[in-house]
Amino acid sequence: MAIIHTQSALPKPNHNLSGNASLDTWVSQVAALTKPRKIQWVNGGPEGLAALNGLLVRQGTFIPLNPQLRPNSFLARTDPADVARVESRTFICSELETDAGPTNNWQKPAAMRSSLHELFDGSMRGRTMYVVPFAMGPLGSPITRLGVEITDSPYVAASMHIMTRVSHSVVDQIASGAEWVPAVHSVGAPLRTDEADVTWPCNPAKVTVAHFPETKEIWSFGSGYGGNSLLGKKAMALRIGSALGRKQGWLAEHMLLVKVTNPKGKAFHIAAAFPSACGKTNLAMLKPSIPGWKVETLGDDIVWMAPGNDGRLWALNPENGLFGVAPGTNARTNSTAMDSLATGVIFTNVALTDDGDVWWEDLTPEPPAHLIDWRGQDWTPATGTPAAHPNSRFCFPMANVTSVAEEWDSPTGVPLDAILFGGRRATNVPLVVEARSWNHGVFMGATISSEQTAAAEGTVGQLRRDPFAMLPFCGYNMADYFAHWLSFAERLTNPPQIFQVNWFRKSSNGKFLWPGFAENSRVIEWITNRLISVAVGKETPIGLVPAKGELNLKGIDVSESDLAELFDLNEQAWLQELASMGEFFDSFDAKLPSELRKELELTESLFAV
Ligand code: OXD
Ligand code: MN
Repeated sequence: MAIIHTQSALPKPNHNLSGNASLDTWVSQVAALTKPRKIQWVNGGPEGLAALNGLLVRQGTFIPLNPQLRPNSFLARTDPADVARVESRTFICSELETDAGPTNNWQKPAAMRSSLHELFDGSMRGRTMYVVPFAMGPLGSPITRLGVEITDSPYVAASMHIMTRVSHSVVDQIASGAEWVPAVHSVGAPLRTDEADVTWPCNPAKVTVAHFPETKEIWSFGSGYGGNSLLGKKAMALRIGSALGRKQGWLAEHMLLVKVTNPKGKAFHIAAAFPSACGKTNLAMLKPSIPGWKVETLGDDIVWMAPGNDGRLWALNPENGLFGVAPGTNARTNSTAMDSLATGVIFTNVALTDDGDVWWEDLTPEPPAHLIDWRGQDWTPATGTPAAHPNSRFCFPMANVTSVAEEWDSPTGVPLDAILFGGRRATNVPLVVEARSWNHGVFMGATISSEQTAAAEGTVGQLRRDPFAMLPFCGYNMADYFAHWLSFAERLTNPPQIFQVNWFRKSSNGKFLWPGFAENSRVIEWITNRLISVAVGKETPIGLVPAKGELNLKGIDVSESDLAELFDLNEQAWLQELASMGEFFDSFDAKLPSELRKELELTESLFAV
């Protein structure tokens, strides 16, 4: 292998080369900078994954779970300082600050390149550098995009086998000239030859997750966890993906995707954007409580969408696996997830039971009498701290999902009938509202707000605007992103209908007004009934809500007064809500598309009627 010594700047990949040589040159350049002990290409497949799992067990990062209870499954415990996405250290490095926009951390590419050069210089010493060629989307689909992740973490290499399609044929396609995204990851913990390794090497003080949308590169340093390090997911499929989508006329979205079939056998495809840890995985695996309905899973976190020749919006989940939040998942909230977790799962930061299985908060009504908690300490119910970290995760392939739709792997994707936007809102936002128009729907997406969860660092419970649930994931100026969404009114002759939902509204005495989970199928029923004009709805200043009797409440205990509170629109509170939306819009200055301000003013004027 040729070693090319880099000078002060980071190696720049050359996307125009068509031979394997371009890839080899890039790999050699990264190796020359990071100075690993060894380079290993991984080719995917069950054997590739098994070899990495075996290594992770030998080095103590993976604890094999009891094969009788949870075959071929493992538990990893991170460093307690490396447990979530680090938004404050995530950067969009476009040449102009205005191209990153006010919602992103921006750094000039040259400045970031020079900090990265310092961070990555020798950062893989003593470690193996894995080269992971991967596809986001089914191989051979026109929507699919390719990437190659270099990482010094075998945990990341193993997880990439689950979350993406790792395959040598990616290398062949790159050799034939296909576009690809280079992604470099290091845990940032070089090892001296005489130094014993830790089970979760990382460098939390120096975490840096940098994206270069103009050259389509990703560099991530210091964290081995989730979206910080599995670079096909948030970094490529959303941040770089959204920037590519803007240029190429498609959309990269933080959404789940399902196929819903009504009792008459009519199928609908629905995508839904909710902020992190707000129930996307639960909705993606919904088991309807109402008779005759079926929901099948196409994806739980990311959807790529492009206009088809038929004027419809076609949608595809580019991921190959799920990286879901464990706490709160149980037989009542998501029995499909529980069934899908039977085998071949990587768990991170959950608790270990005495019989070698896993546990997390709310998995069972009563906790076990004894556990080993996510920090590796003895735990009993008296301990007083969570046994599983609130952002502990399970990672398993889509193929495990017992409710998977057969189209999940289809290279064409599926035509979208509806898009839902939602958040976690105790007040103001009704259970379901339909947008008046495409632009009104974009306004709904642009003004999503939600109470912060444990998926990222920050104060849990604090309300934040999270437009399109993309606040941490949009790779360019959010105002340009709004404009890109608005442009689909012209690009689609038969667009999906847009709705807003909120499962989390509370009564004045603090209790949830809606039972949620399987009962959300009742809201899906109304939405699909609107799509076929079986339901007519009722106009309000913020959109169309179910008319009296249209929401199916048979067999559940939601009183008339709860129902009234679920849809209550307090004018004073809404005028304040709209004022706060206006302030949020102000942060985009002149770049804010005027259509959104018009929707805001229209809503205000409808309250005044
Ligand atoms: C995720 C997230 O991991 O949104 O999906 O944080
Ligand atoms: Mn997510």
